[in-house]
Amino acid sequence: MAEKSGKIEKPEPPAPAGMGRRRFLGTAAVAGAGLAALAGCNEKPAADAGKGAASAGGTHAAANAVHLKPGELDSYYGLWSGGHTGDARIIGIPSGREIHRIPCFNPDPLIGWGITNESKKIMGTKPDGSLKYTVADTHHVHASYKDGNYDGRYAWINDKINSRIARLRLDYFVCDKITELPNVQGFHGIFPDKRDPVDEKINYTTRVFCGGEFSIPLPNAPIDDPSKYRSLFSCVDAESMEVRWQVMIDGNCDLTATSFDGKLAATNQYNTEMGARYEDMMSAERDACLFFNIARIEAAVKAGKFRTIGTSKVPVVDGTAEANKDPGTALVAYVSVPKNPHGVNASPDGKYFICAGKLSPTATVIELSRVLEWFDGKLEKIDDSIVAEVELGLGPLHTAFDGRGNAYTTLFLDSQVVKWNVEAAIKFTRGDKTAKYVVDRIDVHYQPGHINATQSETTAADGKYLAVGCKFSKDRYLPVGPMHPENEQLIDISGDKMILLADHPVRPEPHDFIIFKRDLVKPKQVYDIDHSPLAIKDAKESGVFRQGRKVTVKMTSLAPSFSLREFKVKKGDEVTLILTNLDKIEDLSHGFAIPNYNINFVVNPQETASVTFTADKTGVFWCYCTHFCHALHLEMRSRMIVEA
Ligand code: K7E
Ligand code: CUA
Ligand code: CA
Repeated sequence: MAEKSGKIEKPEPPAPAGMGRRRFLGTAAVAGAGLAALAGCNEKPAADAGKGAASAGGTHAAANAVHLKPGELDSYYGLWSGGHTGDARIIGIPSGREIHRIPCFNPDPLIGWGITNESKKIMGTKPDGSLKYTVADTHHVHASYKDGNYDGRYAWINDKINSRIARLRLDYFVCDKITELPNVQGFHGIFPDKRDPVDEKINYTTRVFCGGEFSIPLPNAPIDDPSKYRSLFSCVDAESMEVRWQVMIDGNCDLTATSFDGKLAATNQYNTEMGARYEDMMSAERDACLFFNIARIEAAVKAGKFRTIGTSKVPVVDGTAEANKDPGTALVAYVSVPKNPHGVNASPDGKYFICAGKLSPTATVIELSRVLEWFDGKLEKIDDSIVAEVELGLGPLHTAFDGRGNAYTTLFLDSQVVKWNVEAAIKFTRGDKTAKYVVDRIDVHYQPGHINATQSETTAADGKYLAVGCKFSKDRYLPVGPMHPENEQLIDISGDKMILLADHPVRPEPHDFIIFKRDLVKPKQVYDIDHSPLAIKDAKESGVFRQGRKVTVKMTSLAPSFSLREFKVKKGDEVTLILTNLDKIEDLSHGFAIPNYNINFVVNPQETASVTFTADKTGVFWCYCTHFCHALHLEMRSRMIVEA
């Protein structure tokens, strides 16, 4: 990071137009001095810190408050991706309180994720029973839709490192399925469809689209020539979680978005050059945003016009530029957008897709109806689907919406959020230079990436709060050594001016998130005991059941005791311990730890979980409850005696 100097210049106020030197960040600039700026090292004035917060309590009375009285509940759920921790996090909005974490891709010893047999089955194991993967990098989390709004069924989250997609159930707030995408590396953008493109009755999510960011040889092989690499855009079935089909494309996939009519999925591309080095990846002045014609792709798959790659049986259709020149048969449309775009978002009115420029200070507005006209042969040039391309400031990344026609785009390099009006931007692009499309700007702290507003990419966008994921927190928190938290900032967008309301530290690094009204989900707080076929419904069924060297220990919990006060197994036994929590009271969870056996997991009310281990150490092992449940919680134990 740049060193803090006493003398700090105010950043020059970005002007909407005539931004001469700001027009493009060229390869030369980036390779030289500009590289530091791209890394987010443009120092912000420390004196500026807290200014927005001060004004929130000062002259501007914030219409939306963040402070909840003790016992008051938040009005929105925030669903945040966890980043390297491989989980999803539930954050109450507007308070910013982290309420829960849902482990998905990485083990979590709190609940025994990656320890219980049930979670290992979801996560995937090697032949020896150990976890196939233990690291992940989640970026994007999006929920299922019905009628253009969230329906509270599912959410999906990506793992960029090991190309996995996880599904979250939004009734129990748990991960219930994980699928590894074949022949994909760097799985990045994810977005569910919002309805079926053809079937009128299917007005809800049945597909999830996944963008493959890194191009590789297909099938993967040690081939040095990057021009031979390609990326895949994948469609996963929302229910079965099986990969339905893939599209091979030129360039790469980055973020993903879907249209409200179900007809198109989009992905932005920053590497149309198909370069292997960053200089190559930014050599062209324009890259692209791709539109996938879902109905045509599925018709092609049905007609058998596909191939398969390697050992995968998933149908792969040809979406390369060369094969998709004829609009009458094209499966994919390539719209050109400025230099290394980042982020593509669908506006809640269903009309536009917005691509942020990243290395160009612009946002590009693409009209959905025109893309469809091109596929119908009614628009001559696909680039005529671009209805606006306006300058916003340096390093535009992601865009959110308020449902009142305004877009909010993060400016990574300027450390700002810019509020701009989409229709005004279109007028401006059409030549009306009096159209003032920039409505407001606000400094954020610092270098923002993702941004989202309450209900943003739904037909119920309500324009109340905006959350901004700042990649650098610098001086905003007590220093805790070299590693800094990220700074999630909350902004009131209910009025004309944005008002900074609060800072919240988060463990790196969430990237994306969504925020939705709390009544859209109906969480269950006690399991249906039949959720598990192994459930032990009566304490009397408890006991030790031996079949040769395989031993099943069946146990129940009911505060403050386990049904087996002690149980005996023999050294070398393969022990499967099944525990059902018979407590029916909300919030009465128990834990089960076995000392020196590296086992701990939780059973929530009426939940069943099991673990399998080899009893390889003789002695007495006090299995104890790890979750404070009762005045006699410390006394809640069971003795495992492993005999020689
Ligand atoms: Cu969504 Cu961080 Cu993966 Cu942008 S990416 S910031
Ligand atoms: Cu049961 Cu603590
Ligand atoms: Ca590029």
